[in-house]
Amino acid sequence: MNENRDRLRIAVQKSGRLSEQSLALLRRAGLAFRASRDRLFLYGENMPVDVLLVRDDDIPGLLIEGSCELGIVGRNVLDEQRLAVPDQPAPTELQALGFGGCRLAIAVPDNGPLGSIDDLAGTRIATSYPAHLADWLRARNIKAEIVVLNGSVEIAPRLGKAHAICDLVSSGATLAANQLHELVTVMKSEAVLALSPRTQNATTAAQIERLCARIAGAQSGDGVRLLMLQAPRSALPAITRLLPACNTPSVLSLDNQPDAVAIQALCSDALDWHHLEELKRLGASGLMVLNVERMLV
Ligand code: PRT
Ligand code: ZN
Repeated sequence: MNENRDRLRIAVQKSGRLSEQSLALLRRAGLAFRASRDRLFLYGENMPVDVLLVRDDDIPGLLIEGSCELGIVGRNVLDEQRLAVPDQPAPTELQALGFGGCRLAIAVPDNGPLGSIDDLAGTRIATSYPAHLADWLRARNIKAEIVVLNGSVEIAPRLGKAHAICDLVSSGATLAANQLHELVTVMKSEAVLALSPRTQNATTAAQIERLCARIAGAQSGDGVRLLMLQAPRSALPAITRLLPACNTPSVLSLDNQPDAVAIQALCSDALDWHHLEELKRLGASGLMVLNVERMLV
């Protein structure tokens, strides 16, 4: 951590696609904030952690220079910086966060002559991700010209600036609206938790570890359910086989009921009525499905 600071800083996108969910995740991790007057900081009220609100493009740089220890940013932005300056110590991706999902893809005009990857040789491709695209082309030994644009990449083919584009896609609606379609995915992206490459002292490292464990716990609780039930001991193998995508369930003995057990199982898949009815048919009773708010593993 910076010599003059005794609080962690985490960089988050100020306003954009990742802002709301990034802050919601930090709140679920137990942080409470108060906004600074200039809206650049959110001061942590219950932990020595402050949030710096910035443009997403600035997050890798803030991590590299050590102005922030952690950041929440799209993998596409993080890796573009790493690929653009390969000799520099780069931030590490600690954890994928499960939101902001998209892919960086090469797209070509509908009904045009470009039908396969090989057809890209000798073309001009417009992108805001030149390092990713150069890396992808180099790995396949395809020689194409990269045209760097910082916005509205999707209209480049219509303007005659490029034959193809390499841009982020989520629903595909923007491509369709511009009479383009995907040829190939260059990389898959989502929001990630990233760590500064600067060496941290022991106290800071411990604080970072604690916050990361909390964030992981808040995130891993998403979509996880706790299933609780009681059943005859003899039904245990059949019931265990039926549990959807569960880790090993806990099996507890019940007082004065040697032939019965209580089962608790974390399940990542949806547990619908059909599952519960099947479990009941196998002898389960007292079935309960609870949302999991937080996990510390
Ligand atoms: O102001 P600031 O620089 O902070 O924000 P920004 O405008 O650069 O970024 P922003 O808020 O648009 O996106 C932030 C991050 O969200 C990106 O870096 C990605 O990690 C992630 N993300 C997820 C996306 C998309 N989905 C996405 N669909 N970022 C951009 N798009 C754009 C894409 O560029 C294209 O123009 O949406 C359009 C395509 O969307 P579909 O749904 O039509 O396919
Ligand atoms: Zn940006």
